[in-house]
Amino acid sequence: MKLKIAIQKSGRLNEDSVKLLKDCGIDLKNGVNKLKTESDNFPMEIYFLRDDDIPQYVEDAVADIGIVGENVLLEKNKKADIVEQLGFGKCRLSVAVGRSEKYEGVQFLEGKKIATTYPLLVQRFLDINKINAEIHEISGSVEIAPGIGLADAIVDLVSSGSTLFMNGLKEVETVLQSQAVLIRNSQLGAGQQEILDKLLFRIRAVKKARNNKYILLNAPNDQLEEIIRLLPGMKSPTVLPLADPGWSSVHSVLNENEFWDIIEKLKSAGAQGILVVPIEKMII
Ligand code: PRT
Ligand code: ZN
Repeated sequence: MKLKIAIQKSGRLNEDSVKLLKDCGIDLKNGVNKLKTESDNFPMEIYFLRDDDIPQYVEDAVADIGIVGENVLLEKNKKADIVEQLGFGKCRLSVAVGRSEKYEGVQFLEGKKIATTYPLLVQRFLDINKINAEIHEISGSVEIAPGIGLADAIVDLVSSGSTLFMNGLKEVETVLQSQAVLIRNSQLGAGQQEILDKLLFRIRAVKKARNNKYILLNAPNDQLEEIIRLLPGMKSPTVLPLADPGWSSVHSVLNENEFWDIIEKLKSAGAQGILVVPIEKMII
């Protein structure tokens, strides 16, 4: 028995999706330039598809699971369960208008034309805000629509904001925050679910490792207590005596978010020779 996974063939999510599988120790046969491949060392078949088709394939159980942007899953409105947020492909679906427009709230959109490739999500946003507006569905280059007089506003994906900036637009509302998610057919068989559980265990270990760093430092013994207090660690930090009397080596794990803050405090507390090392897997 094999678990069938659909991932993007080429585009923004392809590389990170393949890397996630690799980091989970899943080797793909024959590279990735095919429609379909399998793994030598994990019961998995991999389908490479357009991202827009992935929700349908998972709903129809042609693929058991898939990796797709939450924005695509919600727009396609297909039946599939989100099992895990994957932390890459982060972006937001936003409303943007011309930079010189006086925008004071969603009321601005009343009676206006909005160009987008996300008609369903835009209509839902308008309904929630009780706005009547005309949606123009277009298939790409949405950001040029206001400039050529096709629309008064657009709704499109934004990450750095530079596309909007270069087209003389400003972001005024967020419709949706999105990232890549792992989705599952809602009636997965027991055998497939068992393989998925194994995969999920690995994905969670990889995600935790990506968010954490291993830290080693030297501490004068009279400052040890203070330094240990600063380190959260998984349990308590490891403390080993150094050959130099009066000094100890301290090992611990730090979360990415609090990293710089804690490093500064450690230095002020007298820590020296601080080494920070990436973690490959983290199982707790
Ligand atoms: O060929 P296929 O249909 O599979 O791919 P695609 O061309 O439809 O999608 P692709 O590869 O562009 O994007 C796949 C997914 O990546 C999207 O569905 C999102 O979930 C996610 N993602 C993350 C993004 C962005 N960031 C993003 N910035 N998708 C698109 N963009 C585009 C956006 O549409 C705009 O044109 O990038 C531009 C804005 O970027 P900034 O950095 O200038 O703001
Ligand atoms: Zn697409």
